[in-house]
Amino acid sequence: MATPVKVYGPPMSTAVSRVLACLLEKNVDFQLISVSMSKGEHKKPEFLKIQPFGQVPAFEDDGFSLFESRAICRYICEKYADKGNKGLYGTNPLAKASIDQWLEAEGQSFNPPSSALVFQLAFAPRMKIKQDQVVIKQNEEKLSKVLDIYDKRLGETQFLAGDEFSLADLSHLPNTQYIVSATDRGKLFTSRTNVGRWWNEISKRESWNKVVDMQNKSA
Ligand SMILES: N[C@@H](CCC(=O)N[C@@H](CS)C(=O)NCC(=O)O)C(=O)O
Repeated sequence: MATPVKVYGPPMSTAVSRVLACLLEKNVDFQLISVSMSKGEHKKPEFLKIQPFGQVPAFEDDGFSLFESRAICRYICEKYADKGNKGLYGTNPLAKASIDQWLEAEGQSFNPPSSALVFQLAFAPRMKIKQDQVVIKQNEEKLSKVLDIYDKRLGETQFLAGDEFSLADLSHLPNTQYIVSATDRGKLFTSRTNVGRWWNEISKRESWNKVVDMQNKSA
C-alpha cells in the first residue's frame, strides 16, 4: 500500500485547510501531523527544514517536501490526476489556464483583504488582540471591489473558471468560511446575487464539510 502523504499544521489554519480540501476532493490518503502554533513549533529548526518561512502548512510526499498551499494543491492535482475529482485542475491547457488565472486572482486580489478581515474579525478577538478599525474598513472596501468583479463573472459562468467546480473555487473556501460563519461581515458574500449563489454551492462540497468538521473537532 502507498504511504499516505503528510500534511503538517492545524486544520484551523486557512492555508492548511486549503490543502486538506484538495486532498479530500482528490480522494488522496493523508496523515495530518500536529504542529502547535501556540507553542511555536512552526518556528523550530526541525520544522524550518521543511518550511523555511516558519509557516503552516508543510507537506511531504515520496520523501520530498513542499510548502505554499496553492503550489501544494497544484502538485496534488497533477500527481494524483487519476484519483477523485479528475477535473479539479482542468484536463486541457485552456481549462488549466483559466483555473490558474482565477487561482492567481484568489492569491493576489482576494486573499490580501479577506485574510486581513479573517485575522482582524475572527482571530484577533480569540487571541485577545485589539482590532484595528482602520485596517478593517480599508480591507472591507478592497474586498467589496473584488467581489463586485466576482459577481459579474459568476453571472456569466457557474463557477469562477467555467461551468465546473475547480481548484480556483476551492481555494476561496477557507477565508470565505471564516468571514461568513465567524464574523458579522458575511453579507459581503451573501448580499451579492451571484457570489451568494456560488458560495451556497461551493460550501456544500462534501470535501469542504469534512474539513469544517475537522476544524470544529480541533477547536
Ligand atoms: N502563502 C502561504 C501562507 C501560509 C500562512 O500564512 N500560514 C499561516 C497560518 S494560515 C501561518 O503559518 N502563520 C504563522 C506565521 O506566519 O508565523 C500558504 O498559502 O501556504
